[in-house]
Amino acid sequence: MPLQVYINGQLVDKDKANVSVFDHGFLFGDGIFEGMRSYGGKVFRLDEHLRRLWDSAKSIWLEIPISREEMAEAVNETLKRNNIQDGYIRLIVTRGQGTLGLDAHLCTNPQVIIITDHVALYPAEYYEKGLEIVTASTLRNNPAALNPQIKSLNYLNNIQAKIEAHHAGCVEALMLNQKGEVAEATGDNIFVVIRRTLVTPPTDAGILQGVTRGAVMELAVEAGIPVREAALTRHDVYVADECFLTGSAAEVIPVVKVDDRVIGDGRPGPITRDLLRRFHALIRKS
Ligand code: PXG
Repeated sequence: MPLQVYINGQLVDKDKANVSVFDHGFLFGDGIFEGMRSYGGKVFRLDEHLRRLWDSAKSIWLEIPISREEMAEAVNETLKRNNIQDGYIRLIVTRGQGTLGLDAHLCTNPQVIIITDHVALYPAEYYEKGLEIVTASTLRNNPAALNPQIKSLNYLNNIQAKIEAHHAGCVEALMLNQKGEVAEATGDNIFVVIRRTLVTPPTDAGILQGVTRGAVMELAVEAGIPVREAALTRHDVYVADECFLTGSAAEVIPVVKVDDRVIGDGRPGPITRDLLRRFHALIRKS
């Protein structure tokens, strides 16, 4: 059976899951999304992802046409129908079909789409040896313009930075905010370890409040590792003892080089490895 995609209450073959070229999600990136993971058939922190989706919707005056409970049910049903245990789930809500103009209130039929698939993981080597990343010259969106807390369908900001990463031979880039402070990576949050304390940029640095970020902060507290949200400069990252990224797709991934500066001793550090192990234990039991 071909992959089944949920679209507006129905599960259809993936080739039949289409939206209009007049959909403002397509024309303007007017819509929102979530990227989630399932482990053993259960979505990791589904409630948190749905809360973030509803917050994104509220912020852009987008009314999601089904309830949170119905959405949760639809996600689980889509996973079940595709028989996916350890998978990736993409939830999308577009503004719907409209005119070629910007008027969102002419769009009356938001599209709700759920795509599940097997995950395309980073190679194991990245987790064992750690990533090298570079700072992108593209700054993260100014929160006063388009807040990075909104997981909008317009990801051009991040895509540009990711292209810069690829030009530099890297798979991820570090993004700074308008003040020149460290914000996050293109699709992951960033953490550093400074003198045995875990430090990550605060929400007001202009970041997406990652679900994985939250889980890792909880794990650190449980492990007795002090955690702080604080503004970071690139210098702080260069001289940190350890660095890693977090995201639903990447989970916890060590970083060993930033802008050609070796982090710590150039190998994934002990706190990073401990948190990675704890994260794996958490997803196995959740
Ligand atoms: N920051 C940004 C900008 C993101 O897009 C994260 C952090 C991590 O958040 P979570 O909740 O996943 O811990 C994201 C994650 C992908 C992919 O396939 C990931 C994201 C968006 C698009 C694609 O890796 N978002």
